[in-house]
Amino acid sequence: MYFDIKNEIEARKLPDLFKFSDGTDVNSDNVSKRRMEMLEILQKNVYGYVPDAPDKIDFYIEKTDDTRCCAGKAIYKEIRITFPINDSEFSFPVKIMMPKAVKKAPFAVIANFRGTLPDEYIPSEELIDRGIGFGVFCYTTDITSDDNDFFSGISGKIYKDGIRKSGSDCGKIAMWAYCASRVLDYAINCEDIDREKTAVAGHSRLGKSALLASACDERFKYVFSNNSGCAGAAVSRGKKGETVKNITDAFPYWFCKNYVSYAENEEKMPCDQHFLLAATAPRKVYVASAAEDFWADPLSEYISCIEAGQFWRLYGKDAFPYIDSIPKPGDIICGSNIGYHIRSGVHFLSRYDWNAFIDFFLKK
Ligand code: GTR
Repeated sequence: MYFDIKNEIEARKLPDLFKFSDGTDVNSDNVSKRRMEMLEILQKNVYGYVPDAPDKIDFYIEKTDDTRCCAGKAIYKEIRITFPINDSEFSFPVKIMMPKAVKKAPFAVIANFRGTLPDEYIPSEELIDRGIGFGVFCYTTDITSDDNDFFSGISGKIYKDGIRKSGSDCGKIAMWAYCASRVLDYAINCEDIDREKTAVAGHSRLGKSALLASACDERFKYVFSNNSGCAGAAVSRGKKGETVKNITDAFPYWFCKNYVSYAENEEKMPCDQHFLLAATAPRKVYVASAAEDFWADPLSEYISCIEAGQFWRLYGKDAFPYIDSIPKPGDIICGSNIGYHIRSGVHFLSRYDWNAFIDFFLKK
């Protein structure tokens, strides 16, 4: 069935990436200023301000096993990352796996629902066989609880009394994103890691966090967001499934308090989620949808790629090579800067998703 995607996009009335807030035009000379403005708008209105990177950071190797991990093909490490924050200190564990066969391996930071390996969302052996190293942490037990408790974990360090005062004080997505960058602090200085092939990856609420992490931290050269939906890859204007109202009713603590004012009021938002994808430009973005993930709304994720994709032109790079219809399950649409796929099935981070991302990640 023919579907006029251009009409659909026009009907969404998305804010223009190519105009600064004061109405002046964005061009290739001032594009990095626009990127900073978009980051500012997203943080102020959606996620809250991500804390500054720490001045110093320590890594302590608690355990190493190079004998039997992935049939002996990988080196496994458990490290502890510790850094000062607000006159105090925060520390969290990360599990690392590196392929022995590669001298300088691509590396993915994975924010995950669990911190142990093996894990149903992480195909360790496939990653290792394709020469990719990774580091994983559990977003709740290692960082901060997935609830309204702002004393828990790093929240209690950021907000000493457990209370967020200003409307733009950061929520938990920003904290998970922040800690993904701390794992990169470790990786970036390792001899066996390829600094030009660094990625941050996550599924669903952690896909939202991954997108924010790469938008803010230019050392991530790739981001992989899987089924991230509302407040992730999917544009909110005209979105089906989960809306700003649904998500702020159920998970207000994921965001800054200002975000609530856009519930059933999306047209007033000075941004939409294509800003989040575009803020990673000129680096690379991969978005994965699932056909039966109606809550996330694959079409709104796809539209976001199309719209954000234009932004790469300002850097003299290719836009997203979209097709003028709704992608069907099994379609993989990869440009050199943005990749997208939609697979059959439900909300899940599957091997199919990983394999498609890995193809994009390893492309020369
Ligand atoms: C849902 C939430 C989504 C998505 C998902 C998940 O309940 O409404 O935005 O993030 O959780 O993280 O699995």
